[in-house]
Amino acid sequence: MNWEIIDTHAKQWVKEAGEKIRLSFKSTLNIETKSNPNDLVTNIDKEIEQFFIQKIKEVYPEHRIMGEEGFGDKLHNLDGIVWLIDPIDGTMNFIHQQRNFAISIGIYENGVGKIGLIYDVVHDELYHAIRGKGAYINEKPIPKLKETTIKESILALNATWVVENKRIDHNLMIPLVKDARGTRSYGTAAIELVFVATGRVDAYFSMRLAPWDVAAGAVIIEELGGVVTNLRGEKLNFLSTDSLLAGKPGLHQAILNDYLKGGQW
Ligand code: 2AM
Ligand code: CA
Repeated sequence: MNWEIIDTHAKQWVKEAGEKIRLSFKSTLNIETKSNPNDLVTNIDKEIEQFFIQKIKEVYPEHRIMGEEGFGDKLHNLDGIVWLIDPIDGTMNFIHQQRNFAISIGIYENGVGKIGLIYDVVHDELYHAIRGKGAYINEKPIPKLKETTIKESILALNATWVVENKRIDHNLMIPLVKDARGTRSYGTAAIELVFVATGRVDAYFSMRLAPWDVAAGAVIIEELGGVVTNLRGEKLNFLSTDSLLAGKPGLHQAILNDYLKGGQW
């Protein structure tokens, strides 16, 4: 398989899609809700997903596609080559802020991440990695991640996990938040994962993410020596929603061992 050719195609399509999104800022969005009143989707999310599907099917008819908005294939396994696509990660930010969102595409072969692309459309910053060939911001290599301690770390997380919620005992989160140097919340898993990859934050966690939220970021972080698992320390399967802990080597293990052990995730 020539991953570099696939990567070149993917990058070209992501840039084209980004241009479509930038142009959409001038038009009025059609906003709908999905599973709950805060779960939003726009006509642009749908159009961008359909754009990718059309391009991929044209050039790679044998590849399969898992897309957040459901225009791809119905997948029960990750056999062969699968594109995991989130046309806009951070749709709430896209609607409210016109920033802090990204296109996220992971390309997997038999469940193993081969290419990760995250495009911060507003900043025109394309983060990408090919397994074994390094990770880049706009073609500039990103340095490998170094170990750090919780005391010197900035953690990315959503504040909803530190107040009473239906998924976890939030009391387990309090010492972690207290011991860290600081916390940040950006509202988009894809951007939070590239912030881990570039060392702008040291770890990111969430109780519930979908495969397309994480597929690209996991390839980029792992290529730089970072670690990506669920909150039980297990590998992700990229077929179902799961919790997530992504972080620098050492720090990831310390968070699991010293803070999260015994939690019901
Ligand atoms: P989205 O914008 O593509 O839906 C913070 O909200 C992050 O969690 C975003 O990356 C968002 O992706 C994702 N997210 C929001 N609601 C979710 C849900 N119910 N399941 C999985 N991921 C979700
Ligand atoms: Ca999305």
